[in-house]
Amino acid sequence: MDQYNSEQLWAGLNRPDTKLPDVSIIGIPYDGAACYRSGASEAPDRIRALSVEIPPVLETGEVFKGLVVRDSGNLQWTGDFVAAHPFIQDEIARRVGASFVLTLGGDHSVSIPVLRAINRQANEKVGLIYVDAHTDLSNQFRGSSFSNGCPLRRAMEEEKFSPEWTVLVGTRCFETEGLQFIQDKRMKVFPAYEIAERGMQTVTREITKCFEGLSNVYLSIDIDALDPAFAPGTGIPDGGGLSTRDMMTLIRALDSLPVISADLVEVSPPLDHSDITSFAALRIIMEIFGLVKRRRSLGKRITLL
Ligand SMILES: [Mn+2]
Repeated sequence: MDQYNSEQLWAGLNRPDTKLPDVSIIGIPYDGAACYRSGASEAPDRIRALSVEIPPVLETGEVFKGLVVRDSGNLQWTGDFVAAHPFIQDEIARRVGASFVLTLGGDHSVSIPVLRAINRQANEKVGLIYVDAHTDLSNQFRGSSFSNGCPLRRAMEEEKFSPEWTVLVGTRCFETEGLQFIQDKRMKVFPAYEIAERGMQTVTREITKCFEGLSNVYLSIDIDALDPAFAPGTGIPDGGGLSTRDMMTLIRALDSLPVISADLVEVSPPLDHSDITSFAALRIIMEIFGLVKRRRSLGKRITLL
């Protein structure tokens, strides 16, 4: 493990002792539900370690002065992860009312207890932007309801989430069951090819329109939404994906939406090359910080309602 002082983390924005951070970061180092290749359990520590290397400035020149981040480290549990879901839910639930919560996976199954916590704490409907190569809409995958092929399906069972208030972005691998679910529920999908043809700027305007009038929007980002050229270090690198630039454009254009929490999952450091994928993840995280900072500067809400 690299040596660093905790205040150097997250471009020097981490203040471990602060009571009321703008952004609360929590790692869930679990990859036992990965249906193909694992290694995502190492992502929170690797991304955290690399975060000391970057400056607190976006490419636009926006400086993060005043943005307070608190990294609580990784959640620790003993035994079976699914049995620990209630604990994970509690840990997320107690943070979402006070700060913008950013969860770092882990495989995508870690989003199941996180989204359940959001559901439990929300007073109003929650819109969901699901950026992923896959639909993750399998009811069960290889006998498990909690595989990384199931998180979106589990979320759709929660009261505050619904297919009507969900958009899939960057999708290109449609399992039969997921495709059927999308068609039955008339879900909105912005597949990767459509983003390539029409441009992310245009598509993002449409995504924003989908959520008009909602009080909460949650952003779930599977790094495999990116093309393997930009993010090779992930369990299932699927060609024909988004560029890191597309992802940055998307996040930067979400200012008008009440985005109140996000997760970033499926970065797998052992499958990575030269930390390309972890650094791409950092770019994404910095854009999320930028989104939170701009919303806060405009006096807009950054926490769950
Ligand atoms: Mn996924």
